Order: sequence, then C-alpha cells, then structure tokens
Amino acid sequence: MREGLVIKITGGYYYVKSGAETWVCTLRGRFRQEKEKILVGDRVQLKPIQAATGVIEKILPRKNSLFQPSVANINQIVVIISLQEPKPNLYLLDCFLAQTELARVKAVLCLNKVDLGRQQVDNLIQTYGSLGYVVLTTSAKTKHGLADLRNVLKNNTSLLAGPSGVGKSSLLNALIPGLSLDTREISQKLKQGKHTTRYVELILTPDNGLVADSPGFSSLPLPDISQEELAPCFVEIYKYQDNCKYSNCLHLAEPDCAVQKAVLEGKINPSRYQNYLLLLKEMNKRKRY
Ligand SMILES: Nc1nc2c(ncn2[C@@H]2O[C@H](COP(=O)(O)OP(=O)(O)O)[C@@H](O)[C@H]2O)c(=O)[nH]1
Ligand SMILES: [Mg+2]
Ligand SMILES: [Zn+2]
Repeated sequence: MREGLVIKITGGYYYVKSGAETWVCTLRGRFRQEKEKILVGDRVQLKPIQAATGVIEKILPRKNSLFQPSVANINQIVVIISLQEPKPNLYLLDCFLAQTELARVKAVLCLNKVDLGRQQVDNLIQTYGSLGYVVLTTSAKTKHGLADLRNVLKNNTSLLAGPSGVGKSSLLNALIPGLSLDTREISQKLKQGKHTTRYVELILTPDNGLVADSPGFSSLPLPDISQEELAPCFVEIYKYQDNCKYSNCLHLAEPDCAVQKAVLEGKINPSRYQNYLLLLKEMNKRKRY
C-alpha cells in the first residue's frame, strides 16, 4: 500500500502524487456507493496495479474541506483582487474573507494589476492590514511583488480565490515555470458560456508548495450558516460583539450594541460593516426559497 495526495480528478480518474511519481487511479468498488466523495487535496492509500496505475483503497482523515471549489486540506487562501479592470469590489472581497474565516484557514490578500494604478492601495493596506491580514501588491505583467507571493506559497497548500479576471491564473503562470493556465480576456471567457471545465487541480510550486487555481464561478457561494454565525467571520465584529447587551445580537439596530457603537466611533470600518449587513441580507433572502 502506498500513500499519496490527490492532485487532480477528471473523467473518473484520480491522479495521486506519491513521492516523485503520479499514479493514475480508479476507486475501489465500495467507494462508489459511499456518500463521501474523494476531493482534490485528500491524502489516500492506494494499491499499485501496474506501473503508475493503482486503486484507491482508503481516504485518510481530512483536516478541512471547502465547497466550491471542492478541495480538502488547504492551509491558506490567497484572496486576489485587482486594482483596475476590474476595480476592487469590496463586497466580494469581504465575502471571500468571511469564507476563509469560516473555514478557519489563514487568509492573505493580494492586490494585483498594480501596474495599472495605485490609487486605492494605501487605503486597502490600511483597512485590511489593520485587521491582521497580510496584504501584498503584485503585477503578473511587470512581475512586481511576485517574490513576495512566491514566499507566501512556499511550503503551503494554498487556494487562489477571487473574482474572475483579476489575474489568478496569470500570477500562477508567471510564478511557475512551464505552466500555461488559460488566461483569456473576460469577454472571451463569457462568450464561451458555461461549458468551460471547472475542475480544481493542485499544482506544485518551485519551493515545495501546492496551489490550486479556482475556476471562475457565476455567482458567489454564500456560506451555509445561520445568521448568528456570520458576525464571527468578520474579525473586528467578533472582537466587539462580546460587549453587546443581547447574546444573540445581530448588530442590526438592537439597543446597546457594541458593534454599532464601534462603527459610530470609527473603530470599525463602515464599509466592512455595510458589507456584513449586505451579506446577512443575502443569506436571509436565500433562506426564503
Ligand atoms: N495589466 C495587467 N493585466 C493583467 C495582470 N494580471 C492579469 N492580467 C490580465 O487580466 C486578464 C485576466 O487574467 P486571468 O489570469 O485570466 O484572471 P483570472 O480569471 O483571475 O484567472 C488577462 O487578460 C490577463 O492578461 C496584471 O498584473 N496587470
Ligand atoms: Mg483563471
Ligand atoms: Zn451587537
């Protein structure tokens, strides 16, 4: 029996990296009936059949798993946004950050396309840096900041997340020799419709890291949690909410709410608070269907 890491799943085949080799595997019969699905990022035991092919016999315990993209055992999420084309969408950014808090994985923020302008850079570094997130500025085009990004990916298993068109695939192509992920203009991608492949793959970085590029998605997946569970996903709301009068306070308009007070006193960034409210509203809407 060999142990390995599932790096890609496609067409019913599981590509398992074990040592320096990649084994093409199928699933042992009983797995096909079982509910639990094997994800990219899972560690598995495989039984070799012949040279570089085998059968997966067992999934080893998972540390965590994310849904959409489905991937297991990630230890950090690098949220990428671009400074221009498209301009930063702070609502989407805060949604992504909330998701990383929910998954209890470290988040790093990367501001890409810095070659197109630095207008909002200081503001974003101030806002998100003061929350405790590491903030990088990069350009896949001029290679500015790529050494920092490379360092962040070093020895980690990371997921690159962020809206479509911000340069996720371009950054990976610039960092990893020989890689050529699809990086077309957004308009071209849209023309292609919904039929583009959506599988996730773990790619080796030059310094012992593994990274997954997330495929584009048409709508932001909302976290599948109760309303009360959202506030702790905003690190600064979490910090103040213990002092609210009501333990089930949603920080909307309740009396003696420490979070609303902190917003008024300028201790919580109003844009972050607004995005918390918006996300809460979206989750509410969804619940009714
Ligand atoms: N000017 C500039 N353009 C970039 C940069 N990174 C990516 N792009 C362009 O942005 C578009 C979308 O890039 P892509 O990597 O496909 O974005 P993804 O959807 O996040 O994977 C492509 O036309 C890239 O050439 C950058 O740092 N600067
Ligand atoms: Mg891409
Ligand atoms: Zn409150």
